[in-house]
Amino acid sequence: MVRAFQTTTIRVQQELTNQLWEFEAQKEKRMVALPSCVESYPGYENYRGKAVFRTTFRAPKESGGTLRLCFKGVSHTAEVFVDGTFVGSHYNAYTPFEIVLKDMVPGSIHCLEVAADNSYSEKSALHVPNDYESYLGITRPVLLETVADCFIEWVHITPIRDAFSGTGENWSARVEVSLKNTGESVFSGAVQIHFPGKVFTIEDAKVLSRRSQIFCLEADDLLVESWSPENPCLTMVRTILLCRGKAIDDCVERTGFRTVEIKGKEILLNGRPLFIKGFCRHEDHGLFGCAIPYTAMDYDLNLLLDLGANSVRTSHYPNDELFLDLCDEKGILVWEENHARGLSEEQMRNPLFEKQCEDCIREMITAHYNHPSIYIWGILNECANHTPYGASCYEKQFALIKSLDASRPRTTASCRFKLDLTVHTPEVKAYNIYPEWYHDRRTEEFAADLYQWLKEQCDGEIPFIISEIGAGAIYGWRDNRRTKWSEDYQAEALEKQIRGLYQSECCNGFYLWQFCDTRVSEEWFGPRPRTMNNKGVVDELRRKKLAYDVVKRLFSEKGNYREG
Ligand code: ADA
Repeated sequence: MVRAFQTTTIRVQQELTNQLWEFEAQKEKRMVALPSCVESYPGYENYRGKAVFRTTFRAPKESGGTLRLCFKGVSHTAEVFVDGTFVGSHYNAYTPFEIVLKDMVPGSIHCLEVAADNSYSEKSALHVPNDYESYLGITRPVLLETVADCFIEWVHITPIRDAFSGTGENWSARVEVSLKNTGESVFSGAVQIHFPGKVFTIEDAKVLSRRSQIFCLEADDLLVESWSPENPCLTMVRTILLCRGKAIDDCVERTGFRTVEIKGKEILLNGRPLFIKGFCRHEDHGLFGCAIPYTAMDYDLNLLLDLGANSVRTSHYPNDELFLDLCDEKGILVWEENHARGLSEEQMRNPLFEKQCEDCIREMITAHYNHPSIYIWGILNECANHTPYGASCYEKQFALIKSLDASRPRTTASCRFKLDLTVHTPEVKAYNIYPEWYHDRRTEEFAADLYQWLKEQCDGEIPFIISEIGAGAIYGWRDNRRTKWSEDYQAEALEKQIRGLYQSECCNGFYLWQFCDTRVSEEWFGPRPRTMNNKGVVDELRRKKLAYDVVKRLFSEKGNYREG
């Protein structure tokens, strides 16, 4: 399953990951179901290195010769070959990429080969030994679709809330459509954008040969309902590309009408001040690694709703779009972040660091722009924002985000506290603080002191999120002494942390570290029993620890908004 809804009625689509593929590594071959992680194949539990995945596909007979191969995620480096010829490559497990194939005879059969690699080397600035696993494999779906020579590359819809009319909320939208012309001659046609009950047209759309071109329009007076966590009402928008009056391509997007604004101290969703009760979540599962099936994603989100959470932080990389589709549907707010965790200045000086981060940000925002659940973009968790060089990298990435999407606020989860040199830039300040675990300062004092400093730096009240608090517990280990790593200690620590934040009243919400226990890369040195990060309120198989009910009780004391 690629998306939670049908994205086209004109293209012929085939999900290539709906069949067994040949897997080859270490001179051994076997047939495997995809998407999956190599680490879930018996005998490969600790494998690091290369593997090849092979399948065949038939060019649909409806095709005019141009096909689009869309990879939602290959971990972490992919080289793609069709009939033995190299057709493209991609770095980063967590963002999608596409390859356009030309002159494919309708009905012809082809061999598709993907060489994947999860090695750590100087060619990989972001996948490094770390406090999470960089798995190997085709870990998200692969889609094959027919496209016209000129096709719709993406459509971005930005909701605009018009003045309150007295009869309810009035919405308009700014729509951007990118067309890609893979043909040899100039494309000339028209674009229609269908909102419920209303059509808007861009006449005279011209795209030069082998170029992409962006077209914009304002769609006003829309007949749509607002999206919110309480009423996650979604709107389908169909964009049709016409050539000489004939529809040659279409792209169905699904979005939700809501605004996110920063005003003084508040993060306003549709004008109401949010209070975040969230969890940080790695895409990780004891059985499936990072290739989490749709039903298991849904299982996670149902647990989060049961806990009373209203938000997920996709620590520390962009997530599978299906997961975001589910968040849109269930009204769960998302902090989505680019891929990076805990990189030192030396690691940030890797010559590939800036490009790999930029690619990740561009691919993330281009693909995920229309998800109403995403209310904020984050970058560079716990990297070196306390050094001038590190801070300059942050500034460039913050500027890039703003140039790609000015409609959402930006943030970063920092652990440098008063040494943070980037404090003035992001609209929302966020810090990972960990009282009761890595130090003994009381939560309420720590948070209040940090907020006082932030107010001085920023000349007044500002949105402030605690992006990580938490404590470790080994599932099933109960201890009368309530020592660290026992479920008893974790439950008490989380209660003190959450109560402390409720009391200090200075933050706009918080994220617990973390939803589930997650695997740590073996090469990473960390004081991590089981080579796992054990701070989940459920373990890697989603078994509840004592802390689960404690968090649930505490979350039930607060709503989705800061009242008063
Ligand atoms: C950091 C980091 C997380 C995780 C956590 C921990 O704050 O952002 O990825 O490593 O600490 O468990 O210590």
